[in-house]
Amino acid sequence: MSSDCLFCKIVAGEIPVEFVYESDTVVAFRDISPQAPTHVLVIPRKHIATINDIAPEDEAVIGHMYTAAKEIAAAEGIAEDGYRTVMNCNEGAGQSVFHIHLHVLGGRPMTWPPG
Ligand code: DGP
Repeated sequence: MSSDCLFCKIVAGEIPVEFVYESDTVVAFRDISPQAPTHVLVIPRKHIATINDIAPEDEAVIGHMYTAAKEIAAAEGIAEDGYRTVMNCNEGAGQSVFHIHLHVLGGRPMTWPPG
């Protein structure tokens, strides 16, 4: 845990958030500023600041973030129409919280390329 990390505080229950999914290594909750009708963030319980900080021993939890995303998409009813998963890395890509998180966005048509 990083004591000054917002998402570590959410994992620790210091900031009350309703989890839409949780397991031993991952939790998920709705984005405070949703960019689509469904906008969920899947995060590891372990503090990993950016994609650049992912270590070989994190590979299982990174994979689990996607199986969680798949289950969340099914539960949200967006799996068949389609949804987007995004993980921004560093400021230039729009990362604002430095604890990795997989955005799960759906419920509206998506355009490409992203902005
Ligand atoms: P990114 O820009 O990729 O680092 O995404 C960070 C997201 O985190 C952003 O979409 C807004 C969301 N967010 C920031 N603070 C909070 C919070 O306190 N609660 C929740 N639920 N979401 C937050």
